[in-house]
Amino acid sequence: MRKLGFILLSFVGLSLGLKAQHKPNVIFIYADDLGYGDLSCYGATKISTPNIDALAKQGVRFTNAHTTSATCTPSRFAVLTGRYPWRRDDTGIAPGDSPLLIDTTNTTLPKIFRQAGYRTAAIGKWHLGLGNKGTKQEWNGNITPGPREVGFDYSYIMAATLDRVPTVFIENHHIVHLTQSDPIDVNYQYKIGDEPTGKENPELLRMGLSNGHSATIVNGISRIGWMKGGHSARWTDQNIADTITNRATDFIQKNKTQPFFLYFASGDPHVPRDPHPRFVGKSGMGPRGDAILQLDWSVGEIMKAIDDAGIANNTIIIFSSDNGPVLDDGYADGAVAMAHGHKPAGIFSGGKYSIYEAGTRVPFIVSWPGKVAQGKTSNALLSQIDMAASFANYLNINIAPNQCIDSQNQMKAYLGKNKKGRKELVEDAGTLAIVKGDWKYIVPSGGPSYDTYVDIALGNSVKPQLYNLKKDPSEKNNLAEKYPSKMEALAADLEKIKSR
Ligand code: NG6
Ligand code: CA
Repeated sequence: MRKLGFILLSFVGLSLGLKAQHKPNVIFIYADDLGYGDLSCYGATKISTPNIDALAKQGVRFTNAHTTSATCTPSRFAVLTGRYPWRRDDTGIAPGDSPLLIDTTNTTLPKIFRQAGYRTAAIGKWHLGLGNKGTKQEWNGNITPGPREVGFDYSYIMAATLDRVPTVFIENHHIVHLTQSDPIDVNYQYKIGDEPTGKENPELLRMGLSNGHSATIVNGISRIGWMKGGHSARWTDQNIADTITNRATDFIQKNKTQPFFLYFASGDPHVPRDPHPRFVGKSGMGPRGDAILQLDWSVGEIMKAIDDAGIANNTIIIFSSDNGPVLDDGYADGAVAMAHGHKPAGIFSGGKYSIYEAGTRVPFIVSWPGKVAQGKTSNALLSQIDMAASFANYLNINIAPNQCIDSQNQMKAYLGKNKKGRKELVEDAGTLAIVKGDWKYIVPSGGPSYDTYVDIALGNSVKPQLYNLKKDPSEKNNLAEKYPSKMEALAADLEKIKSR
């Protein structure tokens, strides 16, 4: 009897052990402000992105995949929590001193992986706040709560965006290379310290300004927000991609013998675009194009790292972007003048900040050698918000009914095995829109219809808008008056989702 028990136990142990070994690693590569039309595998002809193209060639390339929102913070909130960000009113673009926006008691994507025995890491852009609400951030001490408290075992992050202070890396709970003799401070209300600002000393700028970004100058680039001290900790913009990519490949190397989840958030091609000199001038499209080449390089390094570690066949790589594209986002970096006819949004209208398709329809590639069909294209309706429920289901992790409430199990669609994907999804750029089948309804809004600073159609209108995305993907033909009942049905669907 005892012997039988032992045999049974070892059998169970063996199968569990094997199972753990076979759980695929998952790497989510998140670009910043990369548009649907910015990659050669998505039809760009003025720029070539060979590494991302290679990823698409070994995986499935999606043509109808979406972020939840047309800006960064809300899209990332949705990926990590499986909850639509517009259910709360504090998930807009976060300042660099924002408190953590994710409730640490919530189920999150990294917690799901952790529960399944994965080691988890967040490397790169965070932009979801740090610290507790109502208390001043302890920049010189223990910075918490943050990525570690929402499910990441390791983190190496930029707090917000490249154009916001503090311009430092934070590893786990501490700013990297900070010295006690030169404490750092950050303020978003008023100027602190006596360092030059873009407003007062434009002659010191290496990159001109077109809108905002006129506070503290770091590396000849003025930022949003004021900062003093922490000089030894400040990043060099041209080395950011190298630094975070090295951290990512390091993490892969160190964890190759166990399942891991890596959330790798590049800062490219978000402003300020100051890529490493080896990319400068290489795209012929100015700093924005060069930053896209840098992003492509990062992807290539990550692919190489999993090859070198011998785990390529057991690693799912998902590549996407957090919102649509923008050329001039506040710095006079020549992105508009040097676009040379490049269409960052492809055939879609709008861009970053817009409720039109280009706001949320982004490149989305899933690669898993041997498991997903190679070089296929899918037009399944896909959302990044579904990663939580999809991986939970795949890994047999239960999610409580009040958690990740907007996340659906779409694993089959992610793997290219279900051609339809979601029935519907909600897009968010201030106002909301619902996409269902071929149709899209945009809720009337008094917001501006155009943003002249960024030169992007925002899509707001006091009139309801209804588009047939199949016949009219560029949303030129408002059919609301022609098909009022269609529109009302979609409006009712949206209300149902909102009241969930
Ligand atoms: C805007 C900034 C823009 C960018 C954006 C956030 C100005 C004039 N514009 O307010 O440069 O930082 O916020 O981008 O300051 S996101 O991709 O992180 O959402
Ligand atoms: Ca972004």
